[in-house]
Amino acid sequence: MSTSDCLFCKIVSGEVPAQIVRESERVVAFRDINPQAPTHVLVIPREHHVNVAALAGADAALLGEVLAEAHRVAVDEGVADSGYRVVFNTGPGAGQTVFHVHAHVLGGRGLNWPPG
Ligand code: IU
Repeated sequence: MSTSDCLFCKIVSGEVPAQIVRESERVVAFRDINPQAPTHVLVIPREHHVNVAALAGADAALLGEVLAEAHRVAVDEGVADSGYRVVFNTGPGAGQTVFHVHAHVLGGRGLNWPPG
């Protein structure tokens, strides 16, 4: 998929609106449109990479920034102490539907293990 076809690239550029909660030079965090928990925020690099494996291979430092930002989101949302989950669905078989890498930050309710 080219970046011009990518929904999350359009959120980064401002072409598609989103409820942005944090922004840094290389990372954006916004509320998921279909939240699965009281806190459900997506953290993405501005740069297009299809999934976490591609990002890890291309720029491991940027993946680190995404993870650090995910923790800051949890702190801001007040779920860091009660517990939260950071998930990268990777590939259609794992439920990935948008092919621009994103960390789901989920919290604010009990989270079962194993996930479905
Ligand atoms: P997934 O891991 O690729 O399945 O996650 C994609 C997420 O993107 C999913 O939770 C959707 O609700 C979310 N999302 C969104 O926040 N805004 C959108 O316009 C679309 C999907 I399409």
